[in-house]
Amino acid sequence: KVFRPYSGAGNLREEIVKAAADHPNIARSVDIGKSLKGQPITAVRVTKGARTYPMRGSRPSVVFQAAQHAREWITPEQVRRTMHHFLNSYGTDAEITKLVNTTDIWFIPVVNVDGYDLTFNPDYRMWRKNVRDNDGDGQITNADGVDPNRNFPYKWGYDNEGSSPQIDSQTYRGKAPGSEPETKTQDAFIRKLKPKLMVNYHSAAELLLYGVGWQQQTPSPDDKVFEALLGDDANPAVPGYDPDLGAELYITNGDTDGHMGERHGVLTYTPEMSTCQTISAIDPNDPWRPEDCASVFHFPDDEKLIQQEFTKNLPLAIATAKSSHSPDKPVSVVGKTT
Ligand code: 0X9
Ligand code: ZN
Repeated sequence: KVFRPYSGAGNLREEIVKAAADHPNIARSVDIGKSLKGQPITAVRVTKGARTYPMRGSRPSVVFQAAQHAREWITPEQVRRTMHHFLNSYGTDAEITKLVNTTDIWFIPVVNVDGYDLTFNPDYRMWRKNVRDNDGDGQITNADGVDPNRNFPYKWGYDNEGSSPQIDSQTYRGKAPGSEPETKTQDAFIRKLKPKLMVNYHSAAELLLYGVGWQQQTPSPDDKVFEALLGDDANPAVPGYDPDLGAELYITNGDTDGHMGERHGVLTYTPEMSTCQTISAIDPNDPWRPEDCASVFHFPDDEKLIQQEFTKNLPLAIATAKSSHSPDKPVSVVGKTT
């Protein structure tokens, strides 16, 4: 089955709500909150008896979310397709069936709903942040938007390298910790669900980032768990991606991974999915050429390439769901142990 890629938050929501309705025994769609402009932020829960199973029952839970950053278009594709894979494989694939019977799995394809929709206006294709009108002039310009991945309370505004107090910065942290509805929604949802693991899909750099973003001097015991789950440069859990401490790449604060880890005890990592340029170079017969890419975020509008990217990332997603049953001893797709 082919899903129309890059079709906007409304269409995507309609699709996932329908998919949940079509699988009433194992799925349920839930609006977990509202964006700044009042649009629903929608999740699909996949677990046996999804409509009646209690929130925070005995099954471990896991969350897959995407499009915190508006322009990172490949990321909702990953989450929607992973959701469909779980729904459609139930009853035929033994591994997926077992996971759905024993795990509370949540999919949120678009966190930054307003920003994502804005990027469908060609003038705003490179928009990253939410649509907060920082200067109150009634228009969305470079002075606007808060970075949803710098607005979380944990270590919010710790320094001016890991986030910015300037409204026109791409990493503007907002007026106050957790000031944005999108951040509040995520925080309240995770506080309530308390998942064991969470995947925060971003793009684009072919990385698997983990750990707190604000410092890298003091290693955390969780780093070992991530190393086992995500692998290393020689054997990464997603082919061609490099696992790394996020803070080693660059410092961040008020970011999701640090907040969810430290405030809610959720092992959270950030895949930086493939760039337009590298994916185009993979297949010499493909019409896309690296020079056709307007930016790393313009993942080709090519079903074959999107599906290939999804397939490449799926084994780690499945291993992550499995690992929610034994977070200290994660299931490795590359044979690493803690
Ligand atoms: O900067 C971000 O928010 C993420 N990269 S992106 O290009 N998608 O914007 C990465 C955050 C990962 N955490 C750290 N680097 N500490
Ligand atoms: Zn991002």
